[in-house]
Amino acid sequence: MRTTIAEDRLNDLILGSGKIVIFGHENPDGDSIGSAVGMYHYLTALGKHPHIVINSRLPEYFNFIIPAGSISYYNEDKSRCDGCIAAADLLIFLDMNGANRTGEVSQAIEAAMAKVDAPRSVLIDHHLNPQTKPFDVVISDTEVSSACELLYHVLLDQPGVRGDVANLPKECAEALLTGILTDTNNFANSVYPSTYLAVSQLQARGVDRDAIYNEVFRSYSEQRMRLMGHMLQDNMRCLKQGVAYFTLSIADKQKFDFVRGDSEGFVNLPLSIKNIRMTAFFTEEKDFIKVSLRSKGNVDVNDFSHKYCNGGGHKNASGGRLYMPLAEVPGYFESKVEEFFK
Ligand SMILES: [Mn+2]
Repeated sequence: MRTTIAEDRLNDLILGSGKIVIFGHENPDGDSIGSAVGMYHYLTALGKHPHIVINSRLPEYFNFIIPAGSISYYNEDKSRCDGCIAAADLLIFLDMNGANRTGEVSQAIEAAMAKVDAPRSVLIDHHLNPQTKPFDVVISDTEVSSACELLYHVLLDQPGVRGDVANLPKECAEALLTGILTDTNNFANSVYPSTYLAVSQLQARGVDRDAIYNEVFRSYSEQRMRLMGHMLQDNMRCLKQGVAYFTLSIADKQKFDFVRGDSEGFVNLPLSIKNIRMTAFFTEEKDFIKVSLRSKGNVDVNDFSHKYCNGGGHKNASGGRLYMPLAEVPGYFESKVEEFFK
């Protein structure tokens, strides 16, 4: 169900704004970049000059949908990002339930929004528990596949689009379909009747689904495939509660020439084992352990992440962070699994 605060004002806010900044969440994924780039093309076609600000770079296989010069990365060019944010009269947040999900850049956003003449702001998202303050417009729907799908429905409702996908720029349609494909893991999860309607229309707009599939799911290195084999053969553990988990150390990343995006999708792999109903994937970063959680059916990994992993997300797909050495993660996780399924 879609919850909306002042959706009818979205069009007015956009038309009344000159400098628009679009934000993606920290550790951006296909849905984050797809929705940001989709919105970028929609605004550009309206004669606006939007800019996208994201905390850090994406895996290279998303480059095919990123227009040249459309994005600034906060960890590479803080002053440009700060300048954009300070000058903006509209901030648009996509695929996140609050501005704090933008990562380090959120400090500059908070500062801008605390000003007397603060920019207006819009949140469009499909995660649980969206924040309503301090946004002027909030459009939230958790029963869609992705932020890209929600954005598709929202854009179709805009006065200038008049419910006809032909009125969306083709590049916009391509970006939106990319996010739907990646957030559903190629239609394996979170697929609703509305998802197929959106996809059908986006394909009818002339988007080449097979080309996107090849760009995103068939562009990895040989070393990535070998790393996957190592994870499954040597690192995966299956617990009696129907839970499987594995860890990826910094040493393994070095050994397999790891590049950003290489572990994408790993967390889903053990779910194809018959009795596994929850999976966890722990990646060692410099200052913390990144946690990815997936589940089948009624196992609520959003709840698990809130309780034990300093995070959240969706019922069947969540993330989080742990602050402990990687060697301590198995003991910690196994004890929490015992507690959770008691
Ligand atoms: Mn998403």
